[in-house]
Amino acid sequence: MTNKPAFFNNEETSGVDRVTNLTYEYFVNQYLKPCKPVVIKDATKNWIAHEVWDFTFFIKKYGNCQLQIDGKFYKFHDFIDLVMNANNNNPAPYLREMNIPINFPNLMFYLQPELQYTLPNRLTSKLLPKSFEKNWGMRKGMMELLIGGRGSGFPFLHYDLFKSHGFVTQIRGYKEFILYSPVESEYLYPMASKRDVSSIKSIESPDLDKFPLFTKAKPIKVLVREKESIFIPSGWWYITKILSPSIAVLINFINPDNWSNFIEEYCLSLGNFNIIKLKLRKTYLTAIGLLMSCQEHVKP
Ligand SMILES: O=C(O)CCC(=O)C(=O)O
Ligand SMILES: [Fe+2]
Repeated sequence: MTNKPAFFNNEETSGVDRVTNLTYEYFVNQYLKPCKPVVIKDATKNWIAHEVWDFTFFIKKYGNCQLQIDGKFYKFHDFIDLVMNANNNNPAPYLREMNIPINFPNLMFYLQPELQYTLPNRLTSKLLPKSFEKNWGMRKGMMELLIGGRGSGFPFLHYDLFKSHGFVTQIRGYKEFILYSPVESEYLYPMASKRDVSSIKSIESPDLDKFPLFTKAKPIKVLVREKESIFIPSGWWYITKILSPSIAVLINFINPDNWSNFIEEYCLSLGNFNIIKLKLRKTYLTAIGLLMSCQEHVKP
């Protein structure tokens, strides 16, 4: 019998459980395998980041570093000023898709111990050939730093690359997630050239002449607060809205449960690849998946 976590009754979660004391086994059976989102209040309670990361910390440590966001350059210090003073009418740029191990390796110290629910993570496996990395670049072994102010958020309705699962932890600030289940995909108009991104530019004012089926899609709105983590399962569509100055971390992971999704998405992303080479890649990935299963130990 699996220990039940403590559940919080909360109108902000609109049907998404908000829990503490979630065992690994309960997470796997109730959320990971059925691909059901969940908010966990204490998933990263031992991360030092919760104690020491604030905007002053980043200014002190990285104030003079240069950042590039959406093609523009900022000093970290100036960027934080924009974030602190942002509002709905004057949104700041959103620092996102910033690989922590590669760009800010010293920050890893504050993000220990590793989030157990994300293990085993095949994105960090040595069995993945280096040559594949160029196709998913920064997503390899992915931990992403996200810093933004009120009025901005993740701008595109999307699911995470190659249908990886994701965990976003709010270190500072509140954020709203608007999620759509993968079964709604037919109402969300995936782009032909990039099927992990919707063609609908704004879900608040969609062009219904172009996207009439969108009216059928059912959004799930979830508020994620400081210290909380949300699990976004493989293939779930979402955007985010930052409600107060925000520092967050996203961990992407691929494990035995979404390995076949990964193979399919990865191979589709190769486009008009030579058919024999494509078959070889599929066979290769299926085979290393089996090898990885032999190496993986289920974490307590
Ligand atoms: O704004 C967020 O927390 C989500 C970021 C995100 O969706 C992504 O980087 O893929
Ligand atoms: Fe995402």
